[in-house]
Amino acid sequence: MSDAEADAAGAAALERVRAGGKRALAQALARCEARPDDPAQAAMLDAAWRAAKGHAIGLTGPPGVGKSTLTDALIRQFRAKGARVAVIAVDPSSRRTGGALLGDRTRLTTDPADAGVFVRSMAARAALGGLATTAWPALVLMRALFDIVIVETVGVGQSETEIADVADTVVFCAQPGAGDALQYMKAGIIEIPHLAVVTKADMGAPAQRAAADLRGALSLAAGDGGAGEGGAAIPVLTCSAGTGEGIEALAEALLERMAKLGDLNDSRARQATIWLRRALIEGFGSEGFARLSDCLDPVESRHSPFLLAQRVWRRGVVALSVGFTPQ
Ligand SMILES: Nc1nc2c(ncn2[C@@H]2O[C@H](COP(=O)(O)OP(=O)(O)OP(=O)(O)O)[C@@H](O)[C@H]2O)c(=O)[nH]1
Ligand SMILES: [Mg+2]
Repeated sequence: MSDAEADAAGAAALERVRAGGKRALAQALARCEARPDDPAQAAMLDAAWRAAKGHAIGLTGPPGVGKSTLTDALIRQFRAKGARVAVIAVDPSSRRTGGALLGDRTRLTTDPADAGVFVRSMAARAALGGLATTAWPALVLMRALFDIVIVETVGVGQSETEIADVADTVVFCAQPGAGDALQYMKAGIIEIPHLAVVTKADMGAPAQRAAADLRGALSLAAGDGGAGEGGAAIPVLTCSAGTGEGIEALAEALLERMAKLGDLNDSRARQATIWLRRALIEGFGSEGFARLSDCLDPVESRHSPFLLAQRVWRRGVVALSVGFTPQ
């Protein structure tokens, strides 16, 4: 198949997913996970990659801070404003019990009949490269079909920094009395978010204290007065998904940022490069990646990162079979 034929087949496959609604999307995601080496899936993902329209919001923070409850509340806000919303709930495999489904842990109360909301749970499989390699292809497909994709990920640790590699906006959630999170932030373990939120504001004074601590920690971590992008202080909001207070303001702040960010082509290209690199290192080690990296044509990586990944992957496998030792 020529490149042009692959592009056309990919675009047609994407249109079928679009027309088929949530059921078709769930099936397409399952196929991509099951057959990462299938060129037809890669062509479809490349078409989705080129059709990117949605904004990806990463919601991160320690276990139990209220990320899922907040996601549920945000979905309502965004839906009320007419945006179509998809969610990737990343469930750390270590916390899965006997393969139990995420089910009630997602805490999402959305109407299953609403075609404008789609939720996908995913195991992080940290040992296999973590969030970026597993969630990014799904995110690429979802953002071609939805206006907003929320990625909920637990963690202080690897997924914490990886979220910055897949999301356009990173929101760090902390709860009242969350001393640990603040310590991590001061120590620079937590990546500087674009926005920080203290959840469970219905707890009153402790929430306000946590917000003040968070402002302090962010300014220490940033080392230059809490400066985020463009030198502005990183906003710290408080909200309660329980009472609804502050949720609309958070949604507004996020929408405002999306409007301001404008063209995301460069940061998306960066996401693709990082994903390719991670996937290849996962398969062939860093030595192997170094040997394969000259196959990573930047033009192709901007046009069809998924087909390129398969091509380079096959070269790595062939090299392995003839005695090339990537590590
Ligand atoms: N008081 C209060 N409790 C809340 C609020 N939001 C969530 N909770 C509670 O906090 C607990 C954890 O909420 P989740 O939304 O599951 O938190 P999470 O961060 O998604 O948790 P993990 O995904 O397990 O890391 C639950 O018992 C919620 O009922 C809130 O606004 N106020
Ligand atoms: Mg959760």
